[in-house]
Amino acid sequence: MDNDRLTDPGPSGGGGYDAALLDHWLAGRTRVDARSRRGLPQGLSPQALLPQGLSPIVKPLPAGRFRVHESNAEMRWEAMRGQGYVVPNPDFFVRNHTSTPLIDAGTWSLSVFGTGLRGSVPPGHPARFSYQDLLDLPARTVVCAIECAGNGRSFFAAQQGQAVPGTPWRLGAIGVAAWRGVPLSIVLERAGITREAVDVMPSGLDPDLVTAGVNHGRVRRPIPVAKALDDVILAYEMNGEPLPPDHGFPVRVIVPHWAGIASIKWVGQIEVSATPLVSYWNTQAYRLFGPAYPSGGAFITTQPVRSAFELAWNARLPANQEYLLTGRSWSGGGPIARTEISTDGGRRWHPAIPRDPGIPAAWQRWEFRWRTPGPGSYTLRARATDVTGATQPATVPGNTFGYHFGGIAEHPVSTA
Ligand SMILES: Nc1nc2c(c(=O)[nH]1)N[C@H]1C(S)=C(S)[C@@H](COP(=O)(O)O)O[C@H]1N2
Ligand SMILES: [Mo]
Repeated sequence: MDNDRLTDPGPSGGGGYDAALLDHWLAGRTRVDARSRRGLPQGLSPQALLPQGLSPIVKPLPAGRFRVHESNAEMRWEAMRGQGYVVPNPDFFVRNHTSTPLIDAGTWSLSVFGTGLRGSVPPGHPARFSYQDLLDLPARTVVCAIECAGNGRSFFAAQQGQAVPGTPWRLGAIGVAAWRGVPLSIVLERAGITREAVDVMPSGLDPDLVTAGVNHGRVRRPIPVAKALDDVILAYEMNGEPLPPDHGFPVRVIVPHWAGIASIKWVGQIEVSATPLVSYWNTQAYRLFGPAYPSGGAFITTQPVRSAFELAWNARLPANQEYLLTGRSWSGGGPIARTEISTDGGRRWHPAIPRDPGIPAAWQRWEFRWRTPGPGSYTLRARATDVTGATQPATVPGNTFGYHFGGIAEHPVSTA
């Protein structure tokens, strides 16, 4: 395997991140090390928790790199062409239910409470961890995707004639980063988790979500204890920098393989419960409801297989020339085994050439040399299959809120 390209420096990350990723892949596992960090990262906001007055998103959202949907911003895939493995922090998509809070890490603390802790810790007397406490605990770096369950939602309407409510994402509600933080299992053990614990529910410090006059409270969603103790981390770094405000500063949860809603940003509390927990985000939103699903709906966990071209929507390409199509494929189910490309409406499929090994919980870059036809309009298709055999069908069963569009996206281009 030619790994040279893995060390391409990205514009904001520098070569170090991709070099570290290579290490990580070669080691074939995540490493826990006891390196502790001294002092707070630079650039801390001196403000206490302040809801943003103007934009729900703090960072700049240049029109050439993002499509903004209300409080959310999707990455334009053409921005990833020529980039390294990870998405540079400034280009990472943002999904906010309300708005980005500005939090002072110096006064922030994480409270852990609930009936699943020794002595059944009441909410008023939680186990507390300061930012520095977390920096001093053993750290792990995980390279993984965060992807919204609703990524690709617009294709339900565009390709299947199914109108669904919600943010009309194309495929840009995904990003991959190197997340560094403390394994959640370490924090839960220190807080005194017992064998009786069944659910672990982090909640965010962003404003309460109010929809149609109903206050759903803090953004929060239970994680079953087995997953919480497996590979979840409490991250304080993204691609080697302190988490940017929009991505959860000072600390966010990272739940590899699962829908983005599990990865709670700006975490302030974690409830550990001996009985199952409920919130709007596991009972109403982020469930699959529809004829293909159980009558009570299905709790969304792992993400489907998807693929995207690093190409503008309606890109204009030179006619009758060789053009190197590039893109990425990913799956919550495991590493990608292969990606195929069709440039003729899905009749013939050709293997794309992988540029990375199959990576669990992240994506695989690929390329395909296309001899473009004469002037006209064309539709490109990419179809990936993961190591479990899960693939992308031409159509997928609908669901009420348009989650998990895992079908083949039809990407329009023209040549001139
Ligand atoms: N506190 C909090 N955490 C949150 C959210 C939110 O609105 N508030 N949005 C969730 C959703 S739906 C997604 S897809 C991811 C998006 O992470 P990002 O904005 O860093 O890309 O964050 C999740 N964590
Ligand atoms: Mo999401």
